[in-house]
Amino acid sequence: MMTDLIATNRNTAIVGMGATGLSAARFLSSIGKSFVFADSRTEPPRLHEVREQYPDVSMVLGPFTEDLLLGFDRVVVSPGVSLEEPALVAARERGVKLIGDVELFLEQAAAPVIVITGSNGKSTVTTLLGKMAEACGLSVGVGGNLGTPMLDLLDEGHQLYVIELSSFQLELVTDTRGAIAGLLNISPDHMDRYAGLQQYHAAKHRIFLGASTVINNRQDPLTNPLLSTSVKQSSFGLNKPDLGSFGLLDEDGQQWLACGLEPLMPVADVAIKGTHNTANALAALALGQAAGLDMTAMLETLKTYKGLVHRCEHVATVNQVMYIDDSKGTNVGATVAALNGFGEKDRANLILIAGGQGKGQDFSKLKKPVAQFVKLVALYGEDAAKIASELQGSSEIEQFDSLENAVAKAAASAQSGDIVLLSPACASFDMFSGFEQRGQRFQSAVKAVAP
Ligand code: UMA
Ligand code: ADP
Repeated sequence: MMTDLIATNRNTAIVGMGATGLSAARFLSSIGKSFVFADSRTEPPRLHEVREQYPDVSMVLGPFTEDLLLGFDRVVVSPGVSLEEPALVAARERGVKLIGDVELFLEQAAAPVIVITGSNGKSTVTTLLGKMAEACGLSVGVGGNLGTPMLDLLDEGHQLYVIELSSFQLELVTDTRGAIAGLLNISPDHMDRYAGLQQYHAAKHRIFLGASTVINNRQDPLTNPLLSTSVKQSSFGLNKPDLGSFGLLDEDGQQWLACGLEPLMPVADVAIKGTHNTANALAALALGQAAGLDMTAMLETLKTYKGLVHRCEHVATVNQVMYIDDSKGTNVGATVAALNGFGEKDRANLILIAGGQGKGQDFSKLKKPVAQFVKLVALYGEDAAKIASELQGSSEIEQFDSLENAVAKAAASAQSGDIVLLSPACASFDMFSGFEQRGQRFQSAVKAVAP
């Protein structure tokens, strides 16, 4: 099956045989274009499926050689493949066009597109906006980094697309072709892929290139767009909004979601809880308004949308101890938000379970909320010792050889009124297939120790 791609006359290569690569293959096949596959693993997980579906398509498996892609006109690059990969660097230098699924998708999408990025909250806001659009009676395609590859969403019947974009996907974006673009927040993530926060920031900001309307978080200066004044701009934030933007107002002794001076709905009526989710609700309203969605339908959706699993999900309350699964808390920013959301002002009421692959992050930002709200930090996984040393002195810290043992200790230590919070601040791949499996294992462990 090893084929010398340089010797072929096919002009498109797809690099990466995962969800994105396969969606690109389906798309190219549907428009009658030929392609070849390359994957740096000798046995990529979906190899069997690819061989079955594309028996006649050539593929190169195993570590890339530097000249691998030089004979192609263009290469569709999967987001998990770094652009620093020598084979991609060499191809680019030779004038080979590197593109991502975003470019292919935007070229084809016939309906308006909303694109959303940020370090945290992307999936929540994307899904919420999708529900809002449905409540307005629209046929909407919702996906992207969230799960369903965007090329698989293309449908002539759709009236709107709501697409979550990761920094990886944005690296190759040069023009969002008039999309409505939202940047929710920026805190360090994926520092194993980027040279520093500046490079990560630059990737995220590519979402604004060619956008028709841009929406940012006015309380997070890193999201400020650097754009000409001709582009329509709006913002959201947890403070008082300016005219036309979204924020919070105090009215009748309670907080209201508001647009400009107009109160829209009490925060208490929003089904997704926590200040970070209030920010997500405001972001969705700002993006939805820019797309012309009906305000009443959007507000109704906020009353019913309960959020996604594994994002601060309530698992059980046993002996007045609450168990929360925030397995999607895969970076320090998300865990800080969860600690601030569940911590009580006047006592350390939390037991935090964290750990896994730290992705080169600096864990020192956890120190303050841990010292304030956490009575015990139960660590497990590859970077447990690193996190323990960075959190030293902020709380009681123990390390465990498994998530289950960490849960058992947490359950044994918790007292009435406490909250046991899984919010790992890390990727899960050292011990699990992904955040979903980690969350499921946590939920099973909770049921075992606190039936
Ligand atoms: N591969 C190589 N060489 C490499 C790296 C990967 O050949 O150097 C191959 C792997 O062997 C594998 C394939 O590429 O066969 C996997 O491709 P991929 O890592 O780009 O992942 P996909 O399966 O295409 O899934 C991607 C997103 N994954 C990543 O960005 C890592 C999915 O987001 C997304 O849902 C999907 O496209 C559809 O758009 C996941 C994710 O973890 C959920 N995203 C990160 C995050 O949210 O933090 C960015
Ligand atoms: P993403 O798709 O960006 O990873 P999710 O909506 O899946 O975002 O949430 C990921 C994690 O971030 C969860 O732990 C969630 O509780 C937390 N989170 C959600 N929204 C925000 C926000 N606006 N600020 C900080 N953390 C958030």
